[in-house]
Amino acid sequence: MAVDLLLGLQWGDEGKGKIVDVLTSNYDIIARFQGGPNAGHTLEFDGIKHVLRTIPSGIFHEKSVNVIGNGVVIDPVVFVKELEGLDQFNIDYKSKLIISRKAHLILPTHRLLDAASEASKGKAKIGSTLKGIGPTYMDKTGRNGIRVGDLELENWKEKYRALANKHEAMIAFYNVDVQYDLAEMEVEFFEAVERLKELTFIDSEAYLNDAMKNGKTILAEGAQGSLLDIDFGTYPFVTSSNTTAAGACTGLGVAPNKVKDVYGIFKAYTTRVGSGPFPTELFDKVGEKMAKVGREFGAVTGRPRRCGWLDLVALKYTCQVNGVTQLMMMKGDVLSGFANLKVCTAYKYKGETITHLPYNIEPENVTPMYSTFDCWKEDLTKMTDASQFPKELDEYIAFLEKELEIPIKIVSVGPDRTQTIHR
Ligand code: 2SA
Ligand code: MG
Repeated sequence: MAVDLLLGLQWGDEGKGKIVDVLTSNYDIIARFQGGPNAGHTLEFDGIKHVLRTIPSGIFHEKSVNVIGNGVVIDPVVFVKELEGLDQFNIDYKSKLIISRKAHLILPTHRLLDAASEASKGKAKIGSTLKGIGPTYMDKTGRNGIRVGDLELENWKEKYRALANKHEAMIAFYNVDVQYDLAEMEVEFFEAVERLKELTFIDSEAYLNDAMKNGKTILAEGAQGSLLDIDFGTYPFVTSSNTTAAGACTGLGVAPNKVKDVYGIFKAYTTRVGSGPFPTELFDKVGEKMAKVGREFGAVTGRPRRCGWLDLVALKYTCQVNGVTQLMMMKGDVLSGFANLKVCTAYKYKGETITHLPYNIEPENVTPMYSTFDCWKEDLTKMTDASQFPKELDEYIAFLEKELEIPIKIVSVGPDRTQTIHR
């Protein structure tokens, strides 16, 4: 059997959590392959709203096993809080949640380094979620990191101490105002590590490949979005992992020829949190309306998201880089009743019209060129079948399918599990 991937095609917050939740019943295993507690996957069902960070979205389904892969970075402190949040749901996570020994740990000092690095950048800051993501991946690629498997060794605390001491020296080097009490943070950290150790650690690449051999199906759940990819995103305003399809191979240990479907999720418009270029961003009442109606606030930090029109130049690029086979459009319901809709179909770049994403999309380099559409007026949130769609929505979908040359198989018309229309 194969592995299917589910990825965000924009700057994150496309609604991946909801779609994984909808698709989970089709899969035996749900696996996270990159990122960490910087993700916030919001699920809504039975009148309950829940945000997951490191734990895969399959945790709410009875049957599925949830794997945290080697490409993920885990903060034991955040992770334990997440487990405690699950207590109210009576989930037997000890049998349903397994963690790769090769996943790296976010230490308290990684969080401090994230803050110090951001403070040192001033206006040029990345707008990181301050969860320690960048510094942890730096230690991973710098070959200094501490992995989940190290916790099974007697002397891991020595390794920890050496690394934390080095981090403290680095924090001092930044020479910025970051106040902290490391001793206090460490009490919380070591307690959380003990809780983490109650879970099952595995060699997840072996586990997943054996599972496929035995006919099990796997869904790999991406976090953040393709435009935040460390290689293909809007560098340096990106996260520190590969959020694109290739990241699932390196973050889980599954070979490219085992990947079957690639589900690409996008919003009917675009949002971004944090800094960095965003060509179709709106600074007017229309953008404010998207933010308000769409409840566009970060699930982890509560930060307001920047909003703008759909950018087809960027979307074509991410479909290509990921090899998307099926598209899922989210939040079309938010646009109901807008005077009209715009879609960016090309950029004016150095006096020329281009339709590919150039190296630099800073506002001084690109001006988006738009096609304008009539917008649907009807409330979509109660619709249960694509045959009920207003003609303007059908036209919008048909236009996007023609441009992207990929079918839109799911249209979401609201946050709840049930507000999901298959085409
Ligand atoms: P980091 O913390 O080092 O990964 O931040 C680097 C950039 O990546 C962006 N980023 C995100 N963008 C959207 N959603 C994210 N997750 C949370 C959510 C966000 C929140 O799902 O709602 O609650 O604020 C996410 N995580 C990282 C980040 O804004 C930086 O631009
Ligand atoms: Mg999110």
